[in-house]
Amino acid sequence: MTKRALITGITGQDGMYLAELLHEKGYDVFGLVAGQNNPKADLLRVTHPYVEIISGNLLDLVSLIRAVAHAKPDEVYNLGAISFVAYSWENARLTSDVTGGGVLNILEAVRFFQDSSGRDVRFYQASSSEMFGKVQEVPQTEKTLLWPRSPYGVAKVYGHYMTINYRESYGMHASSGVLFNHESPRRGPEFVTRKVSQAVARITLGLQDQIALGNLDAKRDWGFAGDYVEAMWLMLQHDHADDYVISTGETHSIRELLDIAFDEIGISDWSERVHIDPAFMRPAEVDELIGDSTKARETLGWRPKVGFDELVRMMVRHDVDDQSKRAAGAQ
Ligand code: NAP
Ligand code: G4F
Repeated sequence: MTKRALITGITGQDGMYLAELLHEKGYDVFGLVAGQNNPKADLLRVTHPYVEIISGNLLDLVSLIRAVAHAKPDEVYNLGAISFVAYSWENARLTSDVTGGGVLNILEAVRFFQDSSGRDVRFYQASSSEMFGKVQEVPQTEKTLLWPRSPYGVAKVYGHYMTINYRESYGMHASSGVLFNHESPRRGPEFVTRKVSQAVARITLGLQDQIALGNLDAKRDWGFAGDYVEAMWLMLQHDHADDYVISTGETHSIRELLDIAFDEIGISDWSERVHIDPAFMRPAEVDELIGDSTKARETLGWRPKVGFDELVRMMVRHDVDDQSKRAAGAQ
């Protein structure tokens, strides 16, 4: 029997990689898209023509009930969220509703479908290392105390525990992936890795002189999104639902990110190219994240393939090519 999967957040970075992975594995893939004329839906129709788009919004329980009833999924991946941490301070209510309350809505839609159809559905929740916030342990594991430092982080904690609660209350096969930062050439330009790779590309092409950044001392455990969606799928193939940290086990500062990105275009001293703009500082910072993914490695057989240096260079090379094409197109 062909398996069926419903992905919320399909127009995002992870949604696109996951859709490709599931399609390669022979799944029928359904994607929830919000908005009445979302331009990303048009793009998705071109890049991922095999995805059946379903209109719906994580804020609208009825739309989710209809979406799940239409897709009749064996697996639901809840990737939809307001995911930009900085934005969440300015839009705390909306972030809480979508990133937190949306999890409850999709869990309820899945439960309603299971009860009314008698079919079993496996559920994945996109939890985040941002939940560790002011870290209480180094490295962070599935057992580390959560201490979120942003409205986004608080909303993710709510979704995380709601997922665990549905597993324990209703016996749902509901797993939560506590994923550390993961990036790619598809990463949104608001996130620091892509902001840097795009700026560095424009600098080497003579289209920009400098890049404005915030805290250069923060450290993240950065992996490649293509590797991380495989972990999501592996969680739902396991007999038992559980929570898993997904990380590389290495941490790097924004300064190290800049070292590699500028090195890729032949600049060794980037100090004249970067200026600090207080506008990019956060009300509360997550200073250092580093994950211990031993459980996922031992239980699921998962491991990351792309390292930090390769990831950053891949993104810069992609953006040099992309920005060159844009510049040529503008002439
Ligand atoms: P992303 O690129 O920002 O994608 C977010 C997706 O959510 C988009 O498709 C967006 O749709 C959708 N969305 C937003 N509001 C929605 C709503 N009200 N109803 C339905 N869909 C909505 O994020 P990502 O990097 O792919 O991350 C995927 C998930 O993993 C997110 O939940 C994120 O919080 C979580 N996560 C990410 C990382 C990471 O490092 N990337 C790490 C840990 C956890 P439109 O843009 O079309 O509106
Ligand atoms: O790239 P970022 O915006 O990612 P952040 O805040 O770690 O969040 C990402 O990863 C989380 C997993 O831990 C996800 F849950 C979340 O959805 C998202 O995908 O910022 C990374 C670091 C921060 O410390 C930030 O202060 O980079 C620092 N930074 C310094 N200058 C900057 C900038 N971040 C951004 N976005 N822009 C800057 O100019």
